[in-house]
Amino acid sequence: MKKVIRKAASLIVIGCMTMAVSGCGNSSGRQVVVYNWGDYIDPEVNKMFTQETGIKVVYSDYANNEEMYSKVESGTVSYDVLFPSEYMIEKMINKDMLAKLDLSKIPNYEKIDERFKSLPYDPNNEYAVPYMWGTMGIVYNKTIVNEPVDSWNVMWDEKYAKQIFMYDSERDSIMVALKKLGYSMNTRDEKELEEAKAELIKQAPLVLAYVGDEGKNKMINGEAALMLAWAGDAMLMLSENPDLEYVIPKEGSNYFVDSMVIPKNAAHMEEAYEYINFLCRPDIAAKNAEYIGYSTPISEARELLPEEVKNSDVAYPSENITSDPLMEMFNDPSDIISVYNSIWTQVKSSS
Ligand code: N2P
Repeated sequence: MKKVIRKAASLIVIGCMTMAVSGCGNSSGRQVVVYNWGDYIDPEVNKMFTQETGIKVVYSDYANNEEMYSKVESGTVSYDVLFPSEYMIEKMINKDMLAKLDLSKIPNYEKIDERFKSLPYDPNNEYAVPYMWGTMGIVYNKTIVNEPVDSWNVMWDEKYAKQIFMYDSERDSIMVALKKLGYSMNTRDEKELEEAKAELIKQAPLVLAYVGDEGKNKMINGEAALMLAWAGDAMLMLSENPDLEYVIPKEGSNYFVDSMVIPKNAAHMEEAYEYINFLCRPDIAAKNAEYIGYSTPISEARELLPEEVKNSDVAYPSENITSDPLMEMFNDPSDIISVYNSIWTQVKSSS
């Protein structure tokens, strides 16, 4: 989990992709077209997959679920493997966009811990293979914030004006405001959503920037006091800067599981199965989890991680956390998406 190593590695990926496009490095002519979140794979893993199988990986990334969905829906590229979060899987199932999986083609599926199976978005384990999981919380710099941090309220504290990074994501930002108010992140109550909007508009002048993956380096460099962050990104940041801490606010937060799925119209189904199976192999899942900082749902892989990672409360909080009623998974907000979109447009235009 080293920033410098990561940068060098991403250049290698670009090199491999150029090779892949020109057909170098694989004699089989087989390929798999993968679309994943940014900073969400060890580039070595893709190289190893090609070396072992002869299947070239055509890889690109996205910043959030919504960006992925629009790209897939537009149909400009036909993808074979995607990595949506739970609420987006639910939406894509409802829109009939996902292939029903033949789990006999993913023998390593049995390695995945039972607690990550049969979740509400895919109760019969028909569509999604869990990839990484985690929580969302606050990363803060102890040299600037020298008071205990245990509530979302700190992200609204004027003392930290222009020292706060929010995440450039509609769903996650509205979640924070709803939880701060003590509401469910899945509320359909328009009055509660209005209140959340007012909170985010109130917060906007205090926000230094609504960031994406680039926020991590900025926090590492001490450029802000507080940042809304996923635990996996927190792992990376904390390992680079000992002044940083991660906390899940007492009002509760999001617990997510990102999974691998195959779109119904995938052109390379067999290759997609091989790729997913490879990522579920415990040694590969461990290598990947160590590099990206996120939490593997495969205990056998967790066992292979360095002590400080596998025993970390940030990456592997107590199992109770996933049954804590204040920790929620997102469900599909399609029925109120226009309310969500309008809140977010108003928040962003007030910042
Ligand atoms: C990594 C994205 C992680 C996604 N940049 C969390 N759901």
